[in-house]
Amino acid sequence: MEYKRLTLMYTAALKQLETKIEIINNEFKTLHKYNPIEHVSSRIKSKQSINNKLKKKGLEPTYENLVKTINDVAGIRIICSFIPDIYKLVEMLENMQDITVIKKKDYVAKPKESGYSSYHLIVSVPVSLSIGTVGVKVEIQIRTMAMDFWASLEHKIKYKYEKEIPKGVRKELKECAKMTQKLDRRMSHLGRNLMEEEKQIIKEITTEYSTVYAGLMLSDKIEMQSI
Ligand code: 0O2
Repeated sequence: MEYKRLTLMYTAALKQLETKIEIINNEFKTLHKYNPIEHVSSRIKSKQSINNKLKKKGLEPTYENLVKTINDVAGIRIICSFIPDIYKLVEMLENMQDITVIKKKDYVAKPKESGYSSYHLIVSVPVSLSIGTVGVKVEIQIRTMAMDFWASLEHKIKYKYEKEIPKGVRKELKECAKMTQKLDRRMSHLGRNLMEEEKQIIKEITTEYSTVYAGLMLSDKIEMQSI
């Protein structure tokens, strides 16, 4: 399996999705007083990491096994301010016409045994290649800054223990996760006024928008008629 060739379509899918998210982000930055997105990052899984994951699943490192069983070769991480922002973004992504949601995992409502919290979406993004259009899987992880803080440090700590994390460390990490969940809830509670204000602004803008869009659709029709 040639890694370079393999990553070509995953890189293309990432680019497509990143652009879509950038447009949403710019729209919020320009039109709204409040932006739910703090920052966005993306990555392509390393060859070693892909092979390790396949090995863990008891599978041979073949192209077929990879495409069928590994959902996160291409990954995008969106960091939000408050918990409700996560669900707002999930809704926006689900409503996108040309991407298909394959799988949803709400580790925000139900954190993992480790304490890990985040919202995962596996989506299929259409990528046009010379041979035709293919649907490429991308994993989107949406989380708050507090969730990201915990996950990043836990990942670092876990990495130190090659085989298994000692029970005591695991317990402490779980307690820290509970603390970050509590902090997130308190901050989201404090941020609710900000979000209420945003809802009102969105309502006003939607009315303004509908008029603009109606105008655009009308001009499309006129152009089509004149062709
Ligand atoms: P890396 O290095 O981040 O890429 P699936 O086949 O999708 O059903 P999978 O892939 O096990 O099953 O999905 P899962 O459990 O939803 O998690 C996928 C990714 O979420 C992980 O990718 C991590 O990025 C993150 N994650 C899940 N659990 C934890 C956790 O306990 N701690 C931290 N820090 N991150 C977690 P990878 O491939 O494990 O790692």
